[in-house]
Amino acid sequence: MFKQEILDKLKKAVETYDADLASSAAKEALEAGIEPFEAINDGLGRGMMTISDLFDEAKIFLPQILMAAEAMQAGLEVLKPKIMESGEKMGKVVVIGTVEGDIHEIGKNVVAAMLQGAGFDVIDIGRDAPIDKFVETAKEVNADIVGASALMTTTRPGQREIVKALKEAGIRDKVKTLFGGAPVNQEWVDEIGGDAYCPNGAEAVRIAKELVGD
Ligand code: B12
Repeated sequence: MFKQEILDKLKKAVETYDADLASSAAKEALEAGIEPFEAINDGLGRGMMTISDLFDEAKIFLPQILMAAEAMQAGLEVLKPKIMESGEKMGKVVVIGTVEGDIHEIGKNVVAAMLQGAGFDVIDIGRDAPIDKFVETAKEVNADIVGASALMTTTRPGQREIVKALKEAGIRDKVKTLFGGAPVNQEWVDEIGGDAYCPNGAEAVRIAKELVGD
């Protein structure tokens, strides 16, 4: 089967809330030698964009988004082992989570898997993670990078709090900060004094490596 057909199938799986199709198409993608990040960005991710647009236009509602998210997760589960496969360990540690008050986790999970696949040690503190937890964990594991996801304008200020709390804990000089999520952009990251903005999982690896000077 042609590559584009498989990518379209992945997209369709999310658009039609079909978790079984997402897993089987993800398997096909791997068998066809498609890179996992391509399957995510150009397949499942495109499906999630359609879902997002339909939600914006009030043509679908939360239950449908949840079903689409489940389909996306099902595809990711199949792709994840392949993403994690390569990884020569770099000896660099990333603490990652979604900020307090925010339960969106798909993007964070994608980024965590990509970084792990690239050889980073990734400590995932989950979604709805308190600011203190980012800082305490960073101290505990001697983190090189703290990465935080925020998907809502209302939770985005959590990223500013993380920068502040790292300063207060006296470790801001040692720890780089990396931020992403739908309402986040370079301007915001500059405003809050963060180190880097990242628009997607593929870029995450390049940017994280740059941050640790690799
Ligand atoms: C799926 C989804 C959900 C699912 C989440 C399921 C899950 N397990 O994660 C469910 C149904 C639970 C959900 C709930 C809600 N949602 Co919602 N949801 C979405 C949706 C459609 C897609 C998000 C997604 O998964 N995208 C796919 C992933 C792969 O992309 P991504 O998250 O952007 O991540 C990529 C990049 O941004 C980047 N990145 C992201 N984070 C990070 C972090 C780092 C460190 C790095 C390096 C990179 C990086 O890399 C990622 C990989 O490529 C978005 C629409 C959108 N435009 O984002 C709305 C959206 C985020 N939700 C929204 C809202 C309002 C809600 C609810 C409040 C709805 C409600 N009324 O209850 C609740 C939130 C409750 C809460 N307290 O958090 C709004 C937010 C609006 C705002 N205020 O800014 C959005 C924008 C929809 C809209 N247009 O209104 N949602």
